[in-house]
Amino acid sequence: MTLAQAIENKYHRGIAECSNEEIYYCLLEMTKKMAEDKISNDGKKKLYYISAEFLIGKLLSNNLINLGIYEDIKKELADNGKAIGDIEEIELEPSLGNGGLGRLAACFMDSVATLGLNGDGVGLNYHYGLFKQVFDHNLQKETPNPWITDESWLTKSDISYTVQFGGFNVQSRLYDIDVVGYNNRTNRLRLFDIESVDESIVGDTIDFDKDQIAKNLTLFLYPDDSDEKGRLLRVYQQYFMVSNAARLVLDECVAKGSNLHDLADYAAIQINDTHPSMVIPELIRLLQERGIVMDEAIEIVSKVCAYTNHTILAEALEKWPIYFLEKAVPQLMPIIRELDNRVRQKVSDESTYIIKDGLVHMAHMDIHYGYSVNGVAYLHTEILKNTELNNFYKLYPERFNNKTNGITFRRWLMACNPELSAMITDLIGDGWKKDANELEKLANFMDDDAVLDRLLAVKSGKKADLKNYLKATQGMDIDDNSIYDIQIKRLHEYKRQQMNALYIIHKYFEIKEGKKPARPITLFFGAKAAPAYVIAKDIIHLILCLQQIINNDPEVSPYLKVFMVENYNVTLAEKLIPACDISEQISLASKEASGTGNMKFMLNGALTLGTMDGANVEIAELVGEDNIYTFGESSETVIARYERGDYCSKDYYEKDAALKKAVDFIVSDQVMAVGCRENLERLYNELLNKDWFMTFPDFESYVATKERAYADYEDRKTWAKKVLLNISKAGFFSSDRTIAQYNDEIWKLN
Ligand code: NBY
Repeated sequence: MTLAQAIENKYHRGIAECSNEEIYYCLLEMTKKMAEDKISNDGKKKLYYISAEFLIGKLLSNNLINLGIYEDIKKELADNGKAIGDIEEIELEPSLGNGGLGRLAACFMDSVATLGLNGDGVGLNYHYGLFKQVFDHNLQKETPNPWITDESWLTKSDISYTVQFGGFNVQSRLYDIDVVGYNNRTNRLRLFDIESVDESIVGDTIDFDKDQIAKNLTLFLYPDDSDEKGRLLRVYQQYFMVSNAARLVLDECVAKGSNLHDLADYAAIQINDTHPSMVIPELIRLLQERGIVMDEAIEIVSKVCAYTNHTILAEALEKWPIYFLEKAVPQLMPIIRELDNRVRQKVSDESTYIIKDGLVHMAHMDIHYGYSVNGVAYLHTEILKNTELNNFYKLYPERFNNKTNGITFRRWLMACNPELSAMITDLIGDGWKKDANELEKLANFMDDDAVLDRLLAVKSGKKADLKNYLKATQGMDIDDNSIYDIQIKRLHEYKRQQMNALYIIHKYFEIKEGKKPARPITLFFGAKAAPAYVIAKDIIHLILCLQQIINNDPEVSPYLKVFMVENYNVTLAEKLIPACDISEQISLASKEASGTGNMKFMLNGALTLGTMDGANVEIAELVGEDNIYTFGESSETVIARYERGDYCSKDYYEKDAALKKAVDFIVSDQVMAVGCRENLERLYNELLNKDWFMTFPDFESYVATKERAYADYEDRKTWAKKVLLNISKAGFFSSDRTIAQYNDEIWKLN
C-alpha cells in the first residue's frame, strides 16, 4: 500500500491536506502492520536479552529504512510538499535508557533481528523514563519526561502475571514494541508494566512518594538512589523485571515443547550488567515450583544464563544489603543463601563469595552460576581477567570472553547521515549495508581528489544542518566555518568533561592575550548528570557558566564558542554526530569499558581525540597512529598509581602554571558573577584535593594533542584522507559483527 492510499483510507483526504501529526499517525499504523507480518517464533532456541534499559530512540525512520520503504515514503511526502524530517519531529523519543549500556541494548536488538536470529529484549515500560533535563540559571534541573501517547509503538498484549513481593502482590502487563530487522524478521522488545501504575502521583518534578510501590514501580528509570527508599525501589523494579522475564521464558519454551529439563536447548538469557541478576535465583525458584529439584534447577539455570560486564567502577557492581532482599523478595533469600553455601563448599577464595558483610554481590552470583562472562572491549576484558575479576578468572578461565561492542549502521549512518551513505554507495555499491567490512573498499579512493572534496562537502552540509537545527530548537548561534569539537556522553568524572572545560578556560586566556586560533573553534557538550551526583552537576554548572562568559565576550567569541545542548538524547546525537570534526573520547585510561559514541563518530567522518582506553585502543590499532589523536597516561600507569594510592593532584597544580591558572579561574570573580559560589567552590576543592579521575597529569598532553589536531585540520586534503581512512576501517564496529560473535560463541542459536 502507498502512503497516499493509507491516508485516504484513514482520513479520506490527500497527503497534502493532512497535518504532519495526521501523517505521522498514519505512518505509525502502516509500519506497525508491515512489521507485525514478519513476527515469528521459529528456531528452537531463542535469545532473551534482559536489560533495565533499551535506549531505542525514535523509531519511525529506523523502521521505514529496515522495512525498505524509506526512500519511497520520503519521495511520496516530498511530492506532496511534506518533509520527512518534519514528520519525524512529531514522534516523542522514548526515554528508556540513560547511556551507553542502554543504547548498546537497542543496537543489539536491531542486529539480532537483522541477522535473522530469534531473540527478544525484555525490560520495563517506564512511563517517565529517565528525566528531561532543563537548564535554569546555569544549573541542571530534572523534570518528568512522559513519552507514551494514546497511539504509540507500544502494543498491549494479553500476557499478565501476578508478581509477589514481601507482604503484597502486583499484577503485571506486557507491552510489546516491534524490532524490525533490516530486510529481515521482526523481533520484539517486551516491556513489562504494572496494571496499577499511577502517573498522577508525579507533579512537575521527579519527586514522588517512594513508598507506594504498587503505583510507582514503573514510573521512572533509576529513581534517585541517594536515599535508602530509592535504592529499595530499584530492588523492587529489578525483581519485577526478572520475575516477569523468567515466566515469559518458561511459558514460551514449554509452548514450544520444552520439558524444562532441556531448557538450555530452548533459551539463552543474556544478563545485561548486574541489574537483571536476580533472574538466576528466580528461575531456580520457578523451576522448583514446577517440580524440578534444587540440584538440577541450578544446573539448568547455569547452562542458560550468561553475564555481560560493562564497567570496572566498583560503585556500579551492585551489592544489595540482605535486609533489602529479605523485605522486598523474601522468597529469593533462601535460594541465594543456598547458592552462596555451595560456593563456600567448593571455593576457598573468600573474595568470591556471594554473601559477604551483610551484602549480596550480584556479579559474583552471575559469574558462579552463569556459563559466560564477557567484557565489552579488548582492553576491558583483559582488565577484568587480570585485575578486577582475576580471582574469578582463576576459577573459571573458560567462562571469560571478549565481545567488543558495536553499533547499528542503519541508525548511525543510513538514517542519520543519508548524504554520506549515498556517497559511499556511489563509490562502492550498497553491499556495505549488509556486510560492513565492505567499507574497506573506500581505501581505493584515498588519492582521488574529487572523492576527498565530496567528503568535505558532505561534512560541511551536515555542519550547516546542525547549525540550523540548534538555532531553531535551542536558539544557538553557531559559526559553521568553525571546527566542531564534540563531547557527548553521560556526565561522569571518569569521562573527564572537566578536563575539556579546563582546556576551554586555557584557550580563553590565550585568546584574551592575543593568541588567536587559525580558525574559530566550537566546543559542543551534551550530557545528563544523575540527579544525586553532585560533582557531575557542578561540572555542568561550570560548562554553562563558561558558555555564558565566552559566547558573550566580543573579544573571544569570534574565535571560541561553547554550547551545551539541553536534554541530550538519541535524537540530538543523530544530529550532532554527522556534523562532528573532532570526537572527544578522553576518559581516564582503564575506566571506560568500551565507549560506543567513539564508533559512531568514526563512522561519520570525525577524527578521535582520545586516551588509550576502551575501544579507542582498537580504533587506534585499525586506523594507525597517523589517523587518530591519542594522548595521556596508559591504563597500566593509571592502575599502578591507584594501587600505590599516592596520587596528589596539588603537586601537578603547583608544577604546571597553565593548569593552575585554568583551575583558579573556576573560583574567580568573573565566574562567580554568573554562577553559584557553593557549586564552583565545591568543584574547585574536589579537583585540587582529590581529582579521583586524574585529569591533572593528562592536562598538558591533552592541550598539546588538541592543538595538533586543530592545526592539522587546516590541511584540508590530508584531513579528508584521514577521515576517509577512518570510515573505511569502521566496519569492524558494526553491531552485526558483535552479535554474530555473541551467537557463535555464547548463545548458539541456529
Ligand atoms: O556501557 C557503559 C560503559 O560506560 C561504556 O564504556 C560502554 O561502552 C557501554 C556499553 O557497553 N555503561 C553504562 O552505560 N552504564 C550505565 O549506564 C549504568 C547505569 C546504571 C548503573 C550502572 C551503570 N547502576 O548501577 O544503576
